[in-house]
Amino acid sequence: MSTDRDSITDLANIFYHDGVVLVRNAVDDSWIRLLTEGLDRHIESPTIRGRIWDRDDQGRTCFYDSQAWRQIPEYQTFVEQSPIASIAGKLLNTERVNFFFDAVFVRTPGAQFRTPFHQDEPYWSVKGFDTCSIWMPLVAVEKKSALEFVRGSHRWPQDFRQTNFGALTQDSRDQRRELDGKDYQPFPDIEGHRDDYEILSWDMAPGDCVAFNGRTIHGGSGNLSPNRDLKVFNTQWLGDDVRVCFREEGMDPDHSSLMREHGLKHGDRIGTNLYPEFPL
Ligand SMILES: O=C(O)CCC(=O)C(=O)O
Repeated sequence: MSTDRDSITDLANIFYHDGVVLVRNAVDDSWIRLLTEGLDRHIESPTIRGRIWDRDDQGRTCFYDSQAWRQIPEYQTFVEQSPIASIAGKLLNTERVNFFFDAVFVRTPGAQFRTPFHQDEPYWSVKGFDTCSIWMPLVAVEKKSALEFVRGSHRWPQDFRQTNFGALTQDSRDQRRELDGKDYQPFPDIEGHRDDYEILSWDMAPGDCVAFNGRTIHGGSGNLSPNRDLKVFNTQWLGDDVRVCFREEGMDPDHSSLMREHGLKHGDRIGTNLYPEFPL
């Protein structure tokens, strides 16, 4: 990535206003090779959180796992030493940036399964506006198969009824409860009214990434051509206003027990060695 002041400032402005920004050439090939080596091993021995989100009648799959960075040295090296933390911090324009967690989304060639539109932050054990998820494909991806974003949706004020991924994946770990008496707004039918929204996605090459706010509505990233697979390494970063939030609806990932063990309480600033802080 060009790191001159103006270009990162321009990208940060787009991130702030649109809730999503494409960063071309964010990392070089050596990082992509390193992550691919880690991912190939990771798929062979997933964490206890690993799950097949979808398997179609032709055996094509979408695999999801998260928080493997302490088990996969390649991931840890990437998180700690690549330019990604600095990119997240500069886009957030924050005083401090903490690493939250990593996730992988792996689709086999031709997989059609699209992730439903949703926001991320309402599922997390934290709350705040200064959040940045970085979706980084390790292989080339066509625009029609890339993750899609509803421009500006990070600023919508509604508290939406989020997709219950448990209903979709049939996995109890994906279940989300709804609170009695809480007035959720129905989640907008973006897929059914695509022309009413400004939906952004891009053709991407390995080394490019898309950074988005945890409240930005996003989905898609299936619809693969028959000869194309999709391997994505994703990292989430937290800035100044983010606080610990234990949600009665359930959380994914649910860090509440771990946070409590490390002395973090509802409302605390994120920290401890669970969520390392990076210099900007
Ligand atoms: O790549 C996907 O299918 C989903 C990605 C996603 O929802 C995310 O990165 O938060």
